[in-house]
Amino acid sequence: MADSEVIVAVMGATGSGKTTFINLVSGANFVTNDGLRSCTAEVQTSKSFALLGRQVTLIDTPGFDDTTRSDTDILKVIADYLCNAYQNEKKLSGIIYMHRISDFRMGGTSKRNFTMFRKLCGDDTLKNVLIVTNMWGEVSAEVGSAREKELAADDILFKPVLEKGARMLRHDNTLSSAHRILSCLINNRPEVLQIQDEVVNKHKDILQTAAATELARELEEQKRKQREEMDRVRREHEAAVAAQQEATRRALEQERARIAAEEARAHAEYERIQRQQEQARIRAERRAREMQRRLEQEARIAREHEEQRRRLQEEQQRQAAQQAAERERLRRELELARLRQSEDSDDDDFCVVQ
Ligand SMILES: Nc1nc2c(ncn2[C@@H]2O[C@H](COP(=O)(O)OP(=O)(O)O)[C@@H](O)[C@H]2O)c(=O)[nH]1
Ligand SMILES: [Mg+2]
Repeated sequence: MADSEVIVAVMGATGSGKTTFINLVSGANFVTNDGLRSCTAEVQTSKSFALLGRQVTLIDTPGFDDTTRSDTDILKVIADYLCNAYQNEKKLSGIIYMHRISDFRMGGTSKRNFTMFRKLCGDDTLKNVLIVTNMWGEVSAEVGSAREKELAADDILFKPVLEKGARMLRHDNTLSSAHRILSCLINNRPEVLQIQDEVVNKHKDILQTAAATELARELEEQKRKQREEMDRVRREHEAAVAAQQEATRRALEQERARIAAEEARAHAEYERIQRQQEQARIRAERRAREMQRRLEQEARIAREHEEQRRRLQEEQQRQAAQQAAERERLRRELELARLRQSEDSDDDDFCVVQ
């Protein structure tokens, strides 16, 4: 390796500004991230450029959160590149880890990227590591400084690496800022990264390296969380189904009760009508009997009247006959009396009685 050649790898999450930094300082024209899709799924190397009498080459790496490739694929791509470079006696003078100070908090993706970065580098190369914070224009100076302090003091973030020789620098997206950053690295003694040592010197398969083990652990953890999430969703789903079934059962029960009540009402109405009809029938029968009785009574009275009238008529006829007979008798007696009188006067010519 030529003394003047300096190779610096730039790592960090997708969208942290790696490609922008490399384009700015090297004059490269790599595609930057539009925020929707990551663009650097492969490792790409800038043309070398002169800085402080050295020839600097920057290596752009994809983040471990690519939208098109799995984290294992990304690890293989980066490891292959670094191991090939090492086999070709190209060691890294420095590694830049980019981090957006504008990030509200270090989320799962940022943490995974930083963990993978650590497993790729190992502890021995940390003195060649620069943690570069950018996007300072996106936050107020106070908020940015407070976050910077927090990150530097965080036990699971930057504190352990800073304690082992890494440094933290600000980048304001200007060429002079980029030069200042790189100038901190160009005189470093190139070191072997942990991944290069594992694969090239110790002949490990990439999947047996610390980085791959970490990735597997992360994936296992993710799977566990997903399983828990699935279990939770399943339990919620089952509870919802049970609740729904209970609601349906209750609705059916109410419907059944409503129909039963209607049936009972209809039955009661039917019975009421039957009773009324029966009562009407009894009343009608009673009225018919009463009518019959009255008709019979009237007929009997009529018969009695007829009998009375007949008897009266007979009595009248009998009395008339009796009177006629009496009159006849009296007439005859009178006739007889006249006869007798006339006979008496015949006997006594001179005595006229008038
Ligand atoms: N404000 C600001 N924006 C930046 C800076 N660096 C990168 N960006 C923007 O952040 C986005 C992602 O940048 P990019 O370089 O593609 O990120 P990469 O995925 O890490 O390569 C792009 O829209 C850039 O224009 C910076 O220092 N300041
Ligand atoms: Mg990029």
